[in-house]
Formats: sequence, C-alpha cells, structure tokens
Amino acid sequence: MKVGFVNIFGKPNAGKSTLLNAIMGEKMAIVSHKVQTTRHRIKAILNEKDFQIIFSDTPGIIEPKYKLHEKMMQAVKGSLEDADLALLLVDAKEKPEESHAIFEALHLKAPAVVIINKSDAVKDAQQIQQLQDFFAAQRYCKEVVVISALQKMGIEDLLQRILFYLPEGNPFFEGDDISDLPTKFFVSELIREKIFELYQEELPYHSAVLIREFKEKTTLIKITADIIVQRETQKGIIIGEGGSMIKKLGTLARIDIEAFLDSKVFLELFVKVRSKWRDNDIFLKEYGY
Ligand SMILES: Nc1nc2c(ncn2[C@@H]2O[C@H](COP(=O)(O)OP(=O)(O)OP(=O)(O)O)[C@@H](O)[C@H]2O)c(=O)[nH]1
Ligand SMILES: [Mg+2]
Repeated sequence: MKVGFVNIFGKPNAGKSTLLNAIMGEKMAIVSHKVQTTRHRIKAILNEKDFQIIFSDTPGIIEPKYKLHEKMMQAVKGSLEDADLALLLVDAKEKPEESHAIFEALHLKAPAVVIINKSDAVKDAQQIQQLQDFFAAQRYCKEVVVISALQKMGIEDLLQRILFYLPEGNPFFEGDDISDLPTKFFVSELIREKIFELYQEELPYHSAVLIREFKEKTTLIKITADIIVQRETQKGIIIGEGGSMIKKLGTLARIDIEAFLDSKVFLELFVKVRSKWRDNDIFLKEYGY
C-alpha cells in the first residue's frame, strides 16, 4: 500500500487548515480569516484500504518576533524533516513572489506540489494560468494543482496526484485514529477559534487556552478552561460588559465542542492574566507550545 507523510506549508492565511479539513472531511484544524491562526503541527491520518497518508497542517511561515513564534516555526521545521511530499499552498489572489521566496528558503528535500488555492476567488482565468506557469518553472516544483479548499473543488484529483508521489510501505499507525493529538488539544483549539472570531486586533494573538478539567460524567462532559491574556484590560474585553462577551464565547465554543465530542458538554471558562506569556518558556510549555 501507499504510505507517507504529506506536509502542508505556506504563508499565513493561504488556506492550509481549510485544505486539511477538506481532505479529511472533518474539522481537524481551526480556521479564521486572520493570519497566524494555527500554532502547532496538526497531524491527521487518512486511512483507506490501499493507502495511509499522514497529513500535517503547519503554522504559516513568518519571521519570528516572540518565543511563541519561534516555537511555531519549529513546528514548521519538524514537518520539513519527515515529509515524503510537501504541499506548497499559494493564495491565488496574491502575487507569487513572496510565496516563492519562502518556498526556496525551505530547501526542501522532498518533492513538492504547488497548490494554487482560492481559485474560486479569482475570476480571471489568465491570472491563474500565470501563477501556474510561474511555479511550474521553479526547481522545487514537481507540478502545479489548482483547487478551492473552501468549495472543496479539485480535492479528489489532488489526492490522486499525492498518491502518485508516495512510496509503498507499511502503515505507521494501527487502528482508525485520525490524529495522534489528545482530545483536550482539539477542545482548546475550538475555544481559541472562537476567540479569533469574536475579538478584534491583537487580542487573539495575545491569548492562549488551557484545559484544566475534562471529566466525563454520566450525562455530559464537564470541561473547565482558562483563557490566558497578557493584560488586565484584555481580561475585561474578553469578559465584556456584564459578562456578555464571555457568555457568547462559551456558547459558540460549547456548540462546536459538543459536535466534536458527540456529547453534551458543560463548559466553564475563566480568564487569567499572564504578562508576556508569549516570551516565557515556562508559560509556553504549560500552554502546550
Ligand atoms: N475564497 C476562498 N477562501 C478560502 C479558501 N481556502 C481558505 N479560505 C479562507 O482563507 C482564510 C484562511 O484560511 P485558513 O485555513 O485558516 O488559512 P491558514 O493557511 O491555515 O492560515 P494560518 O493558520 O494563519 O497560517 C479563511 O477565511 C478561509 O475561509 C478558498 O479556497 N477560497
Ligand atoms: Mg492554519
């Protein structure tokens, strides 16, 4: 059978997490319209009779400004090392140069497929053709595929092309688990996604989520989570007037967590201030980075 690690790279906001979700047919990675949403390497295992593909979503590639960013870029580096195939994701609305510079700097050892994503958002066919020609001419690029991850267009064809590049082998993972990450991780990510959705400007970037309690009771699962922010004023914004915002956050997160766990959930949220946690190794470790 075909077996391999297929790792997704690209600029922030290119649609890497959306692509992972489209391929898996499940919400594995959180998505937002803001850059730098993903902070970890997120592995997802696609099992079929004749193949096992271990996909990895990675944080968008940036110049690190905080220790948190450095950890994020370490997740990218780790994914470079074990890739059997790299998927280099490009936003069709953007000029190619910046992505190209990033892809060259990766010094890929694995073969790479360049994927032009968000094709639905570009009406001019010639613009897409130009991008295709540009990337097809690059040394790191085996071939170019055009998709829309959002509209799930071209995903089936992409999968066939991926299989073409993968070696024969024995499965790395037994059983039918779709990830090697713990349930708690996905729960914390769903809460973080709602923070990206509800709050403006730097607040999502100054926030982390820590699951403190995860208890399966007879009729529901009780989850207690801390939302970590950097300043008292941010704590106030998270909570909102009379608790209105944190109530909204809790409701939105709970709905998604219930769908994910297929169970009723009681979700309790607390807000904690941890000054400069993004540059503090002890806090970073505690929050899973
Ligand atoms: N129109 C359109 N939008 C898309 C497509 N794929 C993703 N998006 C949107 O692009 C934005 C970013 O998507 P993500 O999947 O979070 O991007 P990402 O590359 O994982 O971003 P980071 O984790 O921040 O690096 C979201 O608003 C998506 O809905 C697509 O095919 N077409
Ligand atoms: Mg992402």
